[in-house]
Formats: sequence, C-alpha cells, structure tokens
Amino acid sequence: MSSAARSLLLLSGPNLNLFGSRQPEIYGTATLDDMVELARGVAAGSGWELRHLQSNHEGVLIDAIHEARGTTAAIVINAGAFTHYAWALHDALSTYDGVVVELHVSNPAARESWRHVSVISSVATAVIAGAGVLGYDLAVRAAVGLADARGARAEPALPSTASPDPA
Ligand code: DHK
Repeated sequence: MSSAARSLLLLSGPNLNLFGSRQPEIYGTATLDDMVELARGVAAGSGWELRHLQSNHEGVLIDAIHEARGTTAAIVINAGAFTHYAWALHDALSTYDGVVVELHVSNPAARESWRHVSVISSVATAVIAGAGVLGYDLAVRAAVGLADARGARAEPALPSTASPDPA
C-alpha cells in the first residue's frame, strides 16, 4: 500500500470540542485532545498517519470529506448530533470510496429516541458506539484493519515463478 494510502482522517462534529466538561456523566472526563492523542498513537503503531479536524459547521466537515477522496484510505467520524439528521453529510460520505467508521462515545440507541436514527450508518463500513474513550482505539483499529484488507485484495497477483508447462 502506498504511503498516501496509509492516512486516516478523524472527523469530529459539533460540540465535541467540549468533551471533558460537557455532560461528563455521559461522555466522561477525557478531552477531545486526549481522544485524538489516543487515536493518533494507535494509528502510528500501525504505521498510519492520522489527521484530525473538529468543526461545529456541517459544510466544513463536508469539505474535508471531499478533500479525502482519493487521498485518504479511511475516515473515522464522530458527527455528533449531525449523525441524526445531516443528509448532506450522508451524501458527502456516499461519494467517498474509502473505509468509513462511524464512532460515538455514548450509545445513542440507549438514549433519547431522536438519537436512535443515524443518517450516516447506511454509508459507514462499520459502527462503534458506547465504548467511551476506548471507542477511539477500536475505531482506528477497525479503520486500519478494514483498509489494509481492502488494499491486500487490490494488490496485483505476484508474478508466477513456476516454470511454464512444457509444450
Ligand atoms: C455525540 C454527540 O454530540 C451526540 O449528539 C450524539 C455522540 C452522540 C457521542 O456519543 O459521541 O447523539
């Protein structure tokens, strides 16, 4: 796999910049920086580069997804509340042909009913929810493993070293 292909984009949606102080009974006390550092360490352990972008604006996340097309092998996205209604984010992810891991610190399915719908799950390769900070570790491992498996499948077959059949 090329070095460009060993790059992963971690996207953080609205209000995630407040992790650490925001509803710690739900999201814990780790800051977003802590989570990104954990994710970056896991990626680096597999020889992958991780870029991170947090935005409270849907269009900024969409632009980053567009820029990832063809340059980045995997996206891990915690879209915050955009998860539940942002169809433009769904459409952007559907234009991206790399691995997409949808990530949530909490388990939205165990919370208010409006959080039970995800408009991005249908364009995600995998979904990780409810594991707290550990989710960042799991999500990066999933993204790297799934992308590596795709890359392995895309490798050209090794030329055969067997002698040609005698005519
Ligand atoms: C984070 C948010 O900000 C919520 O809007 C989602 C997600 C859940 C999380 O668990 O990380 O509903």
